[in-house]
Amino acid sequence: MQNFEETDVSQAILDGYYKKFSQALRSDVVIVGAGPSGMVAGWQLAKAGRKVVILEKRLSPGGGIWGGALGMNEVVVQESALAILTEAQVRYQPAGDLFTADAMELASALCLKAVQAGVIILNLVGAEDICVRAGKVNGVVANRAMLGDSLPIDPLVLSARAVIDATGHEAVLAQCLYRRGLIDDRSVVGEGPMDAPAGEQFVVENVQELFPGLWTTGMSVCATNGGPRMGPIFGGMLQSGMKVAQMIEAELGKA
Ligand code: 48F
Repeated sequence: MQNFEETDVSQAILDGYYKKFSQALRSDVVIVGAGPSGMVAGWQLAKAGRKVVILEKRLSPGGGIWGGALGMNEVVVQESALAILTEAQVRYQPAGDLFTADAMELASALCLKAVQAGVIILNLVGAEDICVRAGKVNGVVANRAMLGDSLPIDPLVLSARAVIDATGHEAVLAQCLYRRGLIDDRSVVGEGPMDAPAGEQFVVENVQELFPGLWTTGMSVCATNGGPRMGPIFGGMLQSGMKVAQMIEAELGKA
C-alpha cells in the first residue's frame, strides 16, 4: 500500500529546495563552475568548516571530466595529484610515468565528497554577473540556466566573503569585471597554445585573487593570465582547486 498523494511529492521537493536555496543565499564562499577545480576547492573549504555554495549551469556537475578526451572516459593525472585521488577514494593505475583513473569514478567521487562535506551544489543555475561593492566582489548574480539567456527573467543574488571563478576556459566572472573596465586587458588575455607540462605547472602556480574578493582556479587561471592549455590531463586542475582552497582559508582565517 503506497500511502501518499502526488502533491506530497511536490510539497517535499518545494520545501527541500526552498530550504537549500535559502541557506545558499549567504555563505563564506561561492564557487561558479563544478568542474574538477571548483569541486576540489568546494570540498576542501567545506571540510575546513566553511559554508560553501557551488553554482553549475549544466545538469551534471563534473565539467570536463566526464568526456576524458575525444569522449574516451579515462582521465590522466600525474604523481603529484595522487594524494587527492586517494583522499577522494578514487582508484588509479600506472600508465608509464603517469596514472589513469575512470572519469565516471572521478566526477562522481568529487561530487559526493563535496556534497557530503556540506557544499550546497545548485545545478541548472548559472552566474550571469558579479556583485561589487566598495571595490570588492561580494556575491554573484544567478539565473536559471538557459531560461535567463533566452527570456527576460530577472536573477537572484547570492552573497559571499569570497567568490571563485571556476568556469574553465570562459573565465566568466573575470570577463564580467573586464567588460566594466574594472580589470585591465592584461587580466583576460585568453589561453596560450598547448604545452601540457608548462600548463599543468602554470594552473597551480598562478592561482590568485584576481580582484579583491574574486579568485581564479583551474582553466580560468590560464584564461586570465595567458597560461598554456594542457588538454586532457587533470592533475593540475585538482591541485589548483586545492591551492585556491588553502589560499582562501588563510585569508578568511585572518578576519
Ligand atoms: O571546464 P571545467 O571542467 O573547468 P576546470 O575545473 O577544468 C578544466 C578541465 O575540465 C579541462 C582540462 C584543461 O584542458 O583539463 O578543460 O577549469 O568546468 C567548468 C564548469 O563551469 C561551468 C561549466 O558548465 C562547467 O561545468 N560554468 C561555466 N560557466 C558558468 C558555469 C556559469 N556562468 N555559471 C555556472 N556554471
